[in-house]
Amino acid sequence: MEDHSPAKIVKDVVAAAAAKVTDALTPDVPGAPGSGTPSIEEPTTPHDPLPPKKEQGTPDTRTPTGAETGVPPTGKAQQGAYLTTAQGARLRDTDHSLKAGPRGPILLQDHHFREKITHFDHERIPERVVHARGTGAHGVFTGYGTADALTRAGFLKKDKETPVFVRFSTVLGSRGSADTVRDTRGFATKFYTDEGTFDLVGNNIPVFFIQDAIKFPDIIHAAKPHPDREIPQAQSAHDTFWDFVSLHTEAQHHTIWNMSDRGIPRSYRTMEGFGVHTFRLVNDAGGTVLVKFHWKPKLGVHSLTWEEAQLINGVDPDFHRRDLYDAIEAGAYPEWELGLQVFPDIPEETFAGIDLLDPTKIVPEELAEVQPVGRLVLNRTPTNFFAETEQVAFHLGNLAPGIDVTNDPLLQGRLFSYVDTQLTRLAGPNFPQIPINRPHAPVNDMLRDGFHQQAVHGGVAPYRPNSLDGGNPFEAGDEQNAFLDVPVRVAEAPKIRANPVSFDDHFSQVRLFWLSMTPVEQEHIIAAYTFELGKCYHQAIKERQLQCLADIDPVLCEQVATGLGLPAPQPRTAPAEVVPSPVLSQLGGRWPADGRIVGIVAGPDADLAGVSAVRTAIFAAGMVPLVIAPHGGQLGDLSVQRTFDTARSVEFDAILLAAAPAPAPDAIGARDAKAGAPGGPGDLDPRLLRLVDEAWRHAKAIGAWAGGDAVLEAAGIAGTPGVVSAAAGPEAFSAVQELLAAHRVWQRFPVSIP
Ligand code: HDE
Repeated sequence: MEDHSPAKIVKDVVAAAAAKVTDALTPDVPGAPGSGTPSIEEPTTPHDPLPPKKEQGTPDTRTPTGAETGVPPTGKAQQGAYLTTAQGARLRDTDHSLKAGPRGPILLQDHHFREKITHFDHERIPERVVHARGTGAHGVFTGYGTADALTRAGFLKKDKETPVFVRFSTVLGSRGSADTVRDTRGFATKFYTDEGTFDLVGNNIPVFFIQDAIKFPDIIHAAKPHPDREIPQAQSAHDTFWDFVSLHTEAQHHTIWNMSDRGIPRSYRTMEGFGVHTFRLVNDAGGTVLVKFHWKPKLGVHSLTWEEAQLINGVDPDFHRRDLYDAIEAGAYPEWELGLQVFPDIPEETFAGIDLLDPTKIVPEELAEVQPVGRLVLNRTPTNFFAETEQVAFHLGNLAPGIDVTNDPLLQGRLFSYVDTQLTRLAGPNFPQIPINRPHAPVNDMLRDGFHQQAVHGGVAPYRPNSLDGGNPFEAGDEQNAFLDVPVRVAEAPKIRANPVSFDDHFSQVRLFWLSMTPVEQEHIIAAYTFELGKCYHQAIKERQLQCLADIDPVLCEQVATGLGLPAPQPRTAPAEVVPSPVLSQLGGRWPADGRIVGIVAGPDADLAGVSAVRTAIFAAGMVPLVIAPHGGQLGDLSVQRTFDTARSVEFDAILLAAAPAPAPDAIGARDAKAGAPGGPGDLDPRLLRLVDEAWRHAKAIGAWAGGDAVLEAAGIAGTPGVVSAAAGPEAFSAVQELLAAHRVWQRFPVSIP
């Protein structure tokens, strides 16, 4: 009997489509794995390993002591055509263990089996205790020379190029957790300077939860999953987090940044970075200034909406990682300017009344502008994630001559923590010799031996003073550009466990942040607090945080209290008089849309020539087009990248509709209760309607031409703000491109804050 089951119908349609597929299916968008095109049959002619993909980079080939080796990067990867043991002996068979006969037990003699399994058993290393989930890329930093008067640091000199490796991360989640959770993001940069490695280990939020490093285990224990059930993963919407921050109120400033859109970035490429602490720069003449480091993204600061972030966590948990790597592969190189806020180095270590040693405070840019000193471009993805992104070890104490630390008590504690943590994570003291951590400056350090020592040190006298090695190594002075610990005067004082009095103000800058937001951003903050506190079980914790909100701003407090169904408390003290800092808002500007993703909905009857022209225009604009169709395979000469089944609105920054295709072959009631519902709007595929509906809800630009207009009508969004109906594809794209410059169609969020 003929099979008419839904599964069979779908299979037939897909098989028919696949039969038409030619070589044109070779992916023409970023993200395809491997540098070759795989054959259908397993290849059997021996040949050397394939080269890396064109956008992949590796750590420079330096010796463990920093010398250039001249070995090409591929020289470090696997060699030769044949499978070998770790010792290089060629192997005949890796599919069968050596047994006493086909039905017998495995022999202890099987050295290949034991080597393979033993190594596998030890493939995992401890994940980072914080910032476990991360994504790294290689790039280059170019100095502008504008900081010459402030610092002797050579990498900031005009046109000086320095290789860098950057690792972005979330803080709370485990290594396999989702990217778009509400959290702070790490932004750690390793500059391989000629004068020693400089690490700028910053975040995308300019303040921190705590003022003293001794509180770090407390905030992290509170924010990590509960110790009994180990839930929730990678988020702050739970009782222990709010318990801590509502009691330890110095955390309130960082917390409001997390509740703002900064906590859910659209992309690593659209994040600012901050050194957080104040640093001290020293110039050739020994003069000093205090500075704060800022990274300013070329694409502007943009975020997801909360609903998008939640959907992405399920649909594409690697969203930020994929975005970074796809952008680099597509040639839309992520770019930031490094800037400095510069303050006179006065004994009080304050600026405009703000204590520069307090890491819970910013200095508004309106009071001290950010002066650009160089440019960072990320242009290579890692070749091997573990070797590079996992093994990279940052350390605040990796300072180049010309940059020194201050007495910020948070910074001081970090100087201890970063080396300490690597001793366990990277199994011993020789982690600076791992390829990604090798300096590009000559190393002569008298540190010897230890697990995994990779240098072959010469000489007999790793001590000073010595005469047996001719006195080598010698101490350097100013002439040789030795690192200078700036001889800052320390005031005579008793030894105590206490903070400066100025650290006691926990609320004025939280209010400053709140008042600096536009109404749309304020709505998002209200929604975030309401959601997070709504997830707490204990009334006392909600009430305590509401009290903190009352101390920040009565409107904020009332709105959240309403959502929680609780009374709004009165402030403990009158809210501070503060001057807002409009620079903190993300809205109102226009930015390049490089590397944005545009989905184009098409079908067999679409204007395929128009779709083709639009694809070319999107590529030419530095963006990535993805064709969405009822089924995979080909539409004429066009290859399809997403189907109604695999596409979800959150992948795209904008949607173009070239047609109103008939429902896909798998739009059947057995798979989607809404499929084929009689009288459904326009008789469209329910997933197509959901795609358009979500894109609209998330305030994304939508354009249509030809048959696409029917989808706008069916979705009930024709003629609404940011929805364009054009005569032809390229016009629809230009209109959408124009809208993308503002990131979202903000008019779709009418504001109701009283
Ligand atoms: Fe970290 N932090 N941190 N941190 N931090 C680590 O180091 C620590 C702090 C930051 O991509 C750990 O190698 C203490 C502020 C980033 O590999 C650990 C304190 C800022 C990364 C550690 C802080 C940061 C880390 C975990 C309180 C922004 C990821 C694994 C004084 C300015 C780096 C590791 C990467 C990682 C300790 C506070 C940024 C345990 C004790 C403030 C971006 O050493």
